[in-house]
Amino acid sequence: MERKLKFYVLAIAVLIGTVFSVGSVKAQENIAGLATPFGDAANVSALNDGVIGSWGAWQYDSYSGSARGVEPHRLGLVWEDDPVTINKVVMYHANVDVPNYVLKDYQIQTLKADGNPTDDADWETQVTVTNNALVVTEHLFNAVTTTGLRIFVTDACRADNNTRLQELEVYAAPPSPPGVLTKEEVMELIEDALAPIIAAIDLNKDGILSEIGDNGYDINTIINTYNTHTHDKGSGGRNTSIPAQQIQ
Ligand SMILES: [Ca+2]
Repeated sequence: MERKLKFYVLAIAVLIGTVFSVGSVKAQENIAGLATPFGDAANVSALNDGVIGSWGAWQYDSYSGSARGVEPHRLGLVWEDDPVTINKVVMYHANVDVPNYVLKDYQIQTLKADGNPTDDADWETQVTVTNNALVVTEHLFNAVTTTGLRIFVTDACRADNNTRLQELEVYAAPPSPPGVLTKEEVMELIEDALAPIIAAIDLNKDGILSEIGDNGYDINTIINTYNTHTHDKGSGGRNTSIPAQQIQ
């Protein structure tokens, strides 16, 4: 008899908890595929084509003249239409004879606001790498909003002067945690979260009223039921008890 009404009270409690909980951690998205590749090499499209591991992919500059000369070499990505906010780069270097063919010394740079990608002065360094010997490198930096990211290679590798990069992944920074909310914003969040529950209650109003019956309903029974269940979560559970006066 009391099950349906208990469900609604519990659902409301859970929803309120959801509104105020910290957002869950989402996997970051590689947005390199949205950019246009450029660089001192003929087959720059290999930079962000998603291909890792084939001969043609690792031998990035095999048919290029400029990237095989004396360093520095420049290669990267531009998001021409919309600035992106990024904080992570993953690089897949040549995968043979490690560490002879991986990029050795390089800087990860982002394009300044309104900067010209062909002007070295318009790039600022986010990460400096020296003496790399890894095939896959991951680089984190403070989130920056930009329309371009490039690798500025100062020592291509130990074997020769050729820059080889199978794939350049660039990850969008996760959204910033929310700041202080106004009363109005809190109320909007609560109203949005409760709307489906209120609609469901309204839809089932007759059934709920019939369950309450003519003698009324003991709200403390519902609260005690909820508190009993939430206290059964063990040491890892949250203390989500509802004080009786909070609902009455
Ligand atoms: Ca590739």
